[in-house]
Amino acid sequence: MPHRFGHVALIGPTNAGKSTFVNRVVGQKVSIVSPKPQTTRNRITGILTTDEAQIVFLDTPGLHRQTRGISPLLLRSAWNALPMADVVLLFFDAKALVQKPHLIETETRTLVKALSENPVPILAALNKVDQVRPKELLLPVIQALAAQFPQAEVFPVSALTGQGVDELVAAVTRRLPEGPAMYAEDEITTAPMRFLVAEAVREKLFLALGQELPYGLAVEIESWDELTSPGLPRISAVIYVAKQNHKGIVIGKGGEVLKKVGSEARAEIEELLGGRAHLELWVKVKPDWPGDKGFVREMGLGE
Ligand SMILES: Nc1nc2c(ncn2[C@@H]2O[C@H](COP(=O)(O)OP(=O)(O)OP(=O)(O)O)[C@@H](O)[C@H]2O)c(=O)[nH]1
Ligand SMILES: [Mg+2]
Repeated sequence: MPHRFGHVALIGPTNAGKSTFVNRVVGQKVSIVSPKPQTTRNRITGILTTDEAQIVFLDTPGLHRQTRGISPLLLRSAWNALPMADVVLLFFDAKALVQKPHLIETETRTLVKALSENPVPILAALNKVDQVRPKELLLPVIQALAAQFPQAEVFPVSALTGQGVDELVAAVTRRLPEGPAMYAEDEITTAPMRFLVAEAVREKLFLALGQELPYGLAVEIESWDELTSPGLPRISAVIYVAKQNHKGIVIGKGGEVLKKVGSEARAEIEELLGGRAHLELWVKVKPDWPGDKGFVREMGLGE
């Protein structure tokens, strides 16, 4: 059996479970997950190394219909993954499509067009099947997806429980080009630790803030001091908000939201670093930063 290597772009509507899938496949959290739309903002790699192949999954921001703020940047980042891909893996939310079958057409329209000019193999994952009962309800959705993408095989999966994931990974592997591994066996992502730490803070913010989640949240690691107390890195992160009144939302009554976010993020950061860490969070207003090209570039958005 020849060794295979390639990039697999995960593309699909926001909230379909793309990041959950990548984390499950690589066996560790490389990409943040939340029930809110537009959680992923950058293209993030998750690298799976097996005996037969090395697969670089490209997690991307979900497709959506919003047009304001950072939304166009997220879409650009998703579409930019396509030319890098040896295989395209489309991702859909089974529960959403069973409940609202008309979404199949609206959510696939731009994809059908973009992929019609793309010669690479396409697979489709119908995710969250654990939430669909009885299973027969999946059949019309699978048929409708197959009609939209005649070139793609459809795989019912659950990124949450792992159901069907091995079969899908095997199918992806078979479609990859031959080639040697490009990364070390134990490398699970190309994302730098600073980015993963900033993302851990952003995830906890997304989880802590209910319906009032401000769209313009961004997190930047301002300083990372390893010298002052050896063995206890002192990390200082800034949470940017785009509007003055969002600052209070992020801090919460008596600072309770920020405190919760800080302690949850620190626990995750300590897991990432494999040791203790000190985390300090600051909230700053950067008025309407999504319009600030320099800042947007600094955050790696839209690439
Ligand atoms: N029940 C169930 N929930 C899932 C499954 N996969 C993902 N989820 C949940 O769906 C929500 C969205 O998951 P994400 O992985 O963040 O989705 P995404 O496609 O990366 O979303 P964006 O980054 O916004 O494009 C989270 O609450 C996940 O826990 C699944 O197989 N079953
Ligand atoms: Mg995501």
